[in-house]
Amino acid sequence: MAVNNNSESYYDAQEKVKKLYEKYLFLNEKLLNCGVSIEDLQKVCWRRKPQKSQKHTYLTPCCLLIASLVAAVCLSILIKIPIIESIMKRTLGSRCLVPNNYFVWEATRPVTDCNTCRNVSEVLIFENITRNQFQEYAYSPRPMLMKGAANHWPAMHSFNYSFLKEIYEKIDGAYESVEDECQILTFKTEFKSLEDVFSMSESRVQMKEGEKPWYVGWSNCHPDVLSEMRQHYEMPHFLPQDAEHARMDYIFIGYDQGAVMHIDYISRLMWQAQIRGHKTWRLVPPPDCEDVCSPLTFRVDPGDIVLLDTRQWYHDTHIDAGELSLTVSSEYG
Ligand SMILES: O=C(O)CCC(=O)C(=O)O
Ligand SMILES: [Fe+2]
Repeated sequence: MAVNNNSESYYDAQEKVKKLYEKYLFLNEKLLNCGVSIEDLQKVCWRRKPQKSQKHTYLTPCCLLIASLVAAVCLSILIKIPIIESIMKRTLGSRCLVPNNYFVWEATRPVTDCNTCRNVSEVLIFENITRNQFQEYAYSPRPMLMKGAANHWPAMHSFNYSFLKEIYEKIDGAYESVEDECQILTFKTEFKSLEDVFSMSESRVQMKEGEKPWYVGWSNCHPDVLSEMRQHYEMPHFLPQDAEHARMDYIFIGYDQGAVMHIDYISRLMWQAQIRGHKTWRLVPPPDCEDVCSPLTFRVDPGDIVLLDTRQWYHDTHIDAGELSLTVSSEYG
């Protein structure tokens, strides 16, 4: 009997954690989606010491509450409660821990070494860079832009919405792999799966007048999908010879506001090749570095490759009006 009571209250508690967590995610997402900025969210959660010389920030009770909630959720993952597992699977992934969720990022992200962004006011731009020239910058957290470095890739001609769709339709288990082992980020869209993305009307694919903008990203980890795609691009030629090719690559595709402001929970640096469209990246240093580091923006042309430490810089992206953006990216290290 006692055991029953305990397990009942245990499951009750889990149910409450689930509900609270859902409400909290919903609220956070709603705020971001209706235009509340990361800066506004910071004001709710963080406050500065009054003295000018102090650089640290404090957690307010609000953040402590959220941190406890996060701890409860993390604990739930550890003990593998199926219901929590399934919520986490919908919201978490190997790349962005909780998409669209500023509070959780701030409560869980590792402390930044502000020297990595100190005095960085712009992206470093290189033209025709060779592997030798890149050596001194390899593995640097400094944001870099390699102009035209992907211009010779076949993907520059072959990659588009229908090409990607065909791959996923013809390979057995390709859609399931995104659900089961890879990850999809649907940002502000209503899509629930990659199959939804590839079931859009032709008019929305082309963003004809009156259609709702869409922007999504997903990882390709199915070996056949990956090997078919990799016939159209390669590891950026300037990366060190011994740099590992990650076991999955990412596609980001769509219009308008691209990715919402976030950081990534990945283990390595990121490269991203802009295959189609022009995209503007906005980088914001984490709050603990805001006294010594500044936000920066840069615009990428088709054929350019961006190198970025997406674990350190909060980042969002915006696509030039009316253009479709398509990128391939991966980690290196
Ligand atoms: O390409 C984008 O819009 C965002 C990409 C991104 O967030 C990333 O590669 O970490
Ligand atoms: Fe990211």
